[in-house]
Amino acid sequence: APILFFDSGVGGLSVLAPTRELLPNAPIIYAADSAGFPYGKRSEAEIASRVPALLGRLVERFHPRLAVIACNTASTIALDHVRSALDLPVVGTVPAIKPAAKISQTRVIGVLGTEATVRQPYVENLAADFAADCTIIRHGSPELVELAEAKLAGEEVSTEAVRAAAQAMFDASSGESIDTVVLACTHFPLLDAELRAAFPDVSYVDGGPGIARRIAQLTRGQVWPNDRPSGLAVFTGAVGRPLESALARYGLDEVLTL
Ligand code: DGN
Repeated sequence: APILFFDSGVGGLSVLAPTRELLPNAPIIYAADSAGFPYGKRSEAEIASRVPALLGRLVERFHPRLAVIACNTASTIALDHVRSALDLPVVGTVPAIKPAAKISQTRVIGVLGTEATVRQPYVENLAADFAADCTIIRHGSPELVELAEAKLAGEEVSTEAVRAAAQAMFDASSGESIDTVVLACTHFPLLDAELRAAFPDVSYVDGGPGIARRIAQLTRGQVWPNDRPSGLAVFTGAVGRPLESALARYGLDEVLTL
């Protein structure tokens, strides 16, 4: 049985990549709700009903062993709904505020996500539980999500565009400055090089590798039937050709529209 990854778009590839490194032979279904994209602009109610319904269809069709909601927006809003609707283990993706609090020296942490994610009480609770002595500056950036999608579709993304999309977060801290940035949207690690070029003096925290370890732990003992990687991408909307070739680089060599 495959591992099912789910995101609104290509962001979940940043969780898939480290998982592939740990479990190279695991069959993968990568599902993108491209018809519903972008989630950052949708209401909580829409996400809370759309995500479990779609995952339900995917589970019925592909019978995965495990589902990974590789999207912070969907996880911070709909994880409980998904867990109660589905009868299989579900791994969510939530902002890595805890590891960020472990390394921040200035005690000022930036949380960079979608507009929907940064306003969630879930994020507030993580901050209160794990970073109570830190100042947390939240910034929702739909522009960065679009830039990550554009990059995967083969377009040139400039450092200036990335800087313009996140500069306001750095400007918002008065006094001590942000030294640690949580990549609280799975699209953003796809812009790792551009973010480092735009803002070189901070540390970035990506939850992807930790999620990959969790997936490996939950599937320990599983003997994968394949002796070579296999991957299928499932989109709810159209997929452009340049994107198809990017998907192939992630081992998703077959693409279908749901
Ligand atoms: N990649 C998603 C996340 O981690 O929040 C959301 C992207 C989007 O749909 N705007």
